[in-house]
Amino acid sequence: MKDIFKQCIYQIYPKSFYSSCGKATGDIKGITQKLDYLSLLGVDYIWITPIFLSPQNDNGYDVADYYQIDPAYGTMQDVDELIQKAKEKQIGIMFDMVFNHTSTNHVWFQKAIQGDPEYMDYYIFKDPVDGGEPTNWQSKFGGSSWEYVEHLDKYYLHLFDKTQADLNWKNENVRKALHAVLDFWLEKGIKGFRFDVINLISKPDVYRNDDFGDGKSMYTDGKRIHEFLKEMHEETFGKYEDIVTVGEMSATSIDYCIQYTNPQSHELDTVFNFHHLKVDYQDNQKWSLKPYDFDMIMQLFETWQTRIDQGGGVNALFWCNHDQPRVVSRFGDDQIYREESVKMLATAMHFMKGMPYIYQGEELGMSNAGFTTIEEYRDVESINYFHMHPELSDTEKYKILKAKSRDNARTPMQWDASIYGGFSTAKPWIDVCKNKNYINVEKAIAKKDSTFYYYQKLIQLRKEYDVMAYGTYHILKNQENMVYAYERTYENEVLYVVCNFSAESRLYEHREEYALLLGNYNSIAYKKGMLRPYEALVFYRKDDEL
Ligand code: TEU
Repeated sequence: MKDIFKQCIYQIYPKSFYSSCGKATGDIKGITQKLDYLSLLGVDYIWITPIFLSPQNDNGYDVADYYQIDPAYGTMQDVDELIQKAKEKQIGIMFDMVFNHTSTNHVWFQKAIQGDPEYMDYYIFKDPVDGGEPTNWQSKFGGSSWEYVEHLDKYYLHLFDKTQADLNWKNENVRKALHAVLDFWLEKGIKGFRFDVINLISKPDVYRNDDFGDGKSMYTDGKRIHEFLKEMHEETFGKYEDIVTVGEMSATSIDYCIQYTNPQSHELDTVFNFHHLKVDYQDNQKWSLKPYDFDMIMQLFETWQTRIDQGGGVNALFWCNHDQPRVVSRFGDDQIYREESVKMLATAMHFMKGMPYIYQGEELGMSNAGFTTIEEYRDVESINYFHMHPELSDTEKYKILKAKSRDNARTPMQWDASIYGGFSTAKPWIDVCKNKNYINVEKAIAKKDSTFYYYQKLIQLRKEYDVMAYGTYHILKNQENMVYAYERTYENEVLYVVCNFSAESRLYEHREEYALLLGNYNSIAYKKGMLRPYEALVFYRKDDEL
């Protein structure tokens, strides 16, 4: 049964998780074989990024058939087995539904491009304007968002790669077809869905140039978005009680997220927003280098924690996913204080209110990839960036890619110290990170105080302590710089969390009447009133008078 605030989701990027049969890419059987590991960690759901039939231009986010499993990942039988075996371990499988667009290989698009008017209306085809593109909108992967089809003398819209054509959600047949896809997987026993860029599905009535030059304001959280989500809820997963949903929301706002996730709205359970992961963007641009803004991230945590809760919505709690650099390299220290900072960052995130997500390898403290040449990169967005900016030197671009590329999260899961990190017996599709010799599952399981067991503890505490799950969040300001402190209160319980985001000692206000619940410096006693580098302390109090 779902209990949003008490449960934890683990994200798997199957291509990089585990190959059961000695191939370059991971597979479904590989996930099934590692269920014991996930069960030991204690997660309740596994979200698997898309494994449907796909040309893999965007690693599966370009779906060619929602009813077929890509042979690179295995078969339908493998999926059935995974669902069954996971269920035996009380783990639900969540699928990743890419409904904003399909691959241009999808049969709908293939019919559309042949000029079949019925299927052209599944997508967004527009006439040229003044002999050129219909609007000035930019693709999120660089360049124009319009692709010209000569024999039709029309353009089609693609907010992502040109092989990812945007669907026309105004067409009722499109919506019905997508609902049928969900029904199919629900009947198979899928227990949840992650909806890819779902707040981009409601496009405007009139297509015109956008003043900001990228088009985002024209389709983000569009006018019929709530209607479409409610309809999908009512027609499909809303008929079940135990399905967990999360919507990936691009550049959204708090007010929208409250409505998306308030149970009364009957839309989604949780949403990913990315504001806290843009605090190291210069002028809102991903491809830039800037030390992260600590005050800004604290401010964002405070605002989202408080307002979403007041509005009856639910936050998704996450630092990492397959599109983001590794958190330890980004906000922690992947060298000297690696273990301390991994645990501190996990503490700061998991004690907040919402539903936590762990991305594969995060529990080991896996770091950024450390690639130095373009040949090592695989991601379409990174490769486009490299080639589309001749004005920058290669050295500059390499520095930026090293910090920002999505491939930082996509290196193979590090299972042991063997040549390919235990991911496969064959050379993986993307290189294994060089630190696999000391950062790997085998080592983490063998070490009593590893980051793995720390994450395990966080998952358990959430189940044990109602205050960690349901408590009201309250930030404690006026701390020393780089100290994040907050309280959670629920009935007669209080949690007091202090986290040092810096590599130097910092003061915090010690509270005598509280007991220490958790600390990241393991057995070494903490100093009252003083936090060591990247130290995190969680204190607890239960009081009849509270
Ligand atoms: O990502 C949505 C998205 O907006 C991304 O462009 C994200 O902001 C970007 O990767 C940051 O650099 C989703 C998926 O998570 C991503 O993997 C897909 O490529 C994308 O949708 C298209 O389906």
